Amino acid sequence: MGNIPSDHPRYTSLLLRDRLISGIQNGITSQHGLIAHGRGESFDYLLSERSLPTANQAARAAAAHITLAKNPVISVNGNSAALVPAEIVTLSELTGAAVEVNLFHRTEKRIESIISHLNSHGASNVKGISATSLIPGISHDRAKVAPDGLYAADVVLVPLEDGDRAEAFNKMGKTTLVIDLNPLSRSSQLATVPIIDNITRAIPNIISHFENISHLSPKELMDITINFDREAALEESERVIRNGINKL
Ligand code: PTJ
Repeated sequence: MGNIPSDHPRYTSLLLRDRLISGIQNGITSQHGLIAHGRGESFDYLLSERSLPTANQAARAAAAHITLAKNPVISVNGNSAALVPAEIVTLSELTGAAVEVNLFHRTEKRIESIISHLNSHGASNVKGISATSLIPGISHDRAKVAPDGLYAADVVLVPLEDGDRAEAFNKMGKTTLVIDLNPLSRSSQLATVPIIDNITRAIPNIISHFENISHLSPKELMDITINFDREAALEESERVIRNGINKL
């Protein structure tokens, strides 16, 4: 990364910005992705750039849902592909979840660039090119999904999502695992499991929970999903953002 020393106090943040800029240069990330990232950064700053205990519990519940799922799918957009490509591939390989590129600012060229970026991190069989099914009730391009991917999924992991698709997935009876730093966004508010955390911490967190719980019985996994308190997770993160981490 440029000439920023690794002991710079904002090193991690600057590194992530660099990944997104490279993402734009390589045709992966949309320019709107920078604006979305800036919004995320401001929430993360107020969360002290740390995972709250409830974000950790949410990641555990997400890992349990994925383990129990018959057909879990990880949805990937231009920001998540630029920020955490290797982690997405690891999560998919460990859990057997499929990966599908699904874009708000959809072009075939971007889909292809993202798939080859994920392939260069070890992915194979990434879906998204052949998106011949439509999610009912969505009028923009995110409605276009693979019939054997997001359309058929029972559990969907949807990072940095817009609310109307999360709502549409809910209406289709799917379990929605949303990663979003904004607890007030419609996707967070509507998610079965809102993970209010940076995707760069949330995906590694889901991976390590999966490694710890994947041996549990279906009943024990089910208990983890049932005992997760989504309202408490939303409330805690909003309280910290409004009042500061010391009022946790
Ligand atoms: O690649 P595309 O074409 O599919 O477009 C992707 C973006 C992200 C541009 C598009 O989905 C979009 O405009 O998203 P929104 O509506 O701005 O929502 C993005 C949400 O993600 C916001 O609530 C941000 O706070 C949140 N966010 C941004 N960066 C992160 C994040 N949440 C977790 N981790 C982040 N690093």
